[in-house]
Amino acid sequence: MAAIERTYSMIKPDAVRARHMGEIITRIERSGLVIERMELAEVTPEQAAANYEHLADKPFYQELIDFITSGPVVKMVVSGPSAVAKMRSLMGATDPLEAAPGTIRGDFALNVNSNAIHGSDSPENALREIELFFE
Ligand code: IDP
Ligand code: MG
Repeated sequence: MAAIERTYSMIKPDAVRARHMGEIITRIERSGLVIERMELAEVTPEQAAANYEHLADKPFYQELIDFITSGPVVKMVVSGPSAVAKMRSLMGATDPLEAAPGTIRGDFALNVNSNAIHGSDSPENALREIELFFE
């Protein structure tokens, strides 16, 4: 059995606005992963900047910050065996047009700018993001 780890995930404002949060939460639970903490809240500009620091030089950066702070998100700490990779697999590819049907992005989004869900990309970033969004 793979090691139990934690990841940070966040249902983005587009999916909350479209009333998809229930279905997305159901998919996470149905996979066997455990939602340990969950909160509906708005991302602050400071949290947005820290979360997307690695994209600060991209042309879409400002649009990304405006979008992620545009309305409530569902912040979650998710745990289980290989939780980081398992969440990324449930989420699908970054660009919903490339995300397979059956994945969250494949089924609930059409645009890379508003792609329904965030998930940490490594256990190290998961720890950093959990602290950023919950402490
Ligand atoms: P990830 O969300 O799959 O980890 P990252 O490369 O970390 O992908 O990018 C963070 C977020 O930035 C993406 O989820 C997406 O919303 C946005 N993004 C990434 N690439 C593009 C792009 O080429 N155009 C517009 N937005 C993008
Ligand atoms: Mg990422």
